[in-house]
Amino acid sequence: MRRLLAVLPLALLAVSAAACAPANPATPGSSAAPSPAASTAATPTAAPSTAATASLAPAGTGTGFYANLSGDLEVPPITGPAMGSASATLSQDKQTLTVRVAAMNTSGAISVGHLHDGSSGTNGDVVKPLVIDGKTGTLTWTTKDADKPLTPALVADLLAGKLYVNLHTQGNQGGELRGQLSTTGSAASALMTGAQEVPAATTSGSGVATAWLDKERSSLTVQVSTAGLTGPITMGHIHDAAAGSNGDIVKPLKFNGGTAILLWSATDTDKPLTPAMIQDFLAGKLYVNVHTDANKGGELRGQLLVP
Ligand SMILES: [Cu+2]
Repeated sequence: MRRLLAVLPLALLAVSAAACAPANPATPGSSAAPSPAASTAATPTAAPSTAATASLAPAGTGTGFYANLSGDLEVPPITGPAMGSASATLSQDKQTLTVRVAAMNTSGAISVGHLHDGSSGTNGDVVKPLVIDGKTGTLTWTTKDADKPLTPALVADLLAGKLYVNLHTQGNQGGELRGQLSTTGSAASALMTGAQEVPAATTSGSGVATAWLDKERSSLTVQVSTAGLTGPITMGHIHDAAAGSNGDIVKPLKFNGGTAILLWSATDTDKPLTPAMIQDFLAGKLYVNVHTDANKGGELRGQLLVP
């Protein structure tokens, strides 16, 4: 919060309106710094104004979902280096589902992305397309949707783990990355880019991060995958600051090659997960970054945004 005030000149980030509200999904383009997607500029968790219960709910209220996307989960499986992350929030009144997706190392551009209705290991019908922008996707899906409304039956399938994210490419038209949405407390996903570093880093590397907070809000699991960096990862961290500014390290990440998995708990003896950190996570103020010798200040950064 205090740091946010220091970056007000970076108006292009347009985070001011979201300072204490649900984070706008950042959709970093292939070259641009993160900017809110125009199509999702409306506060994601705000229910349709026609809903009697519509209100600006605090970030993270509702039910969270996450998925790590992989070719292995396609039916039949796809072999390749692509990885992805998905996170979603179902509003408390079950009127709105907001989704964020990020992908790396795909064989080509993401042609289309969908939510499908099918259990793990089976293929199911498309129930809703995602809005794809480069390597990211977003969706704000409501019960009032004129085309394909979010129905109670679909909400029931979502809660039962029967909806999955599928990203398609020209090379894998049946889908290159898939992940089954699993229920959790709150979840965030991030595309990691050099452009999000402050100042921006020049790199052809990329990464994705998924983070999910359990329903009891006692632990945050963070999974990070990176590739194509200028050299080995020397350090990786979770930092505390909004997009556009640098913040303190709040937890180190231990990398094994390009990947890291962290289980961050309230009972950690070193840097425990505190209520303040949870609030910052829900407000989109935690980010993951990795450092290399060539980019000591950080080569890739990804803002963890709860949709
Ligand atoms: Cu760092």
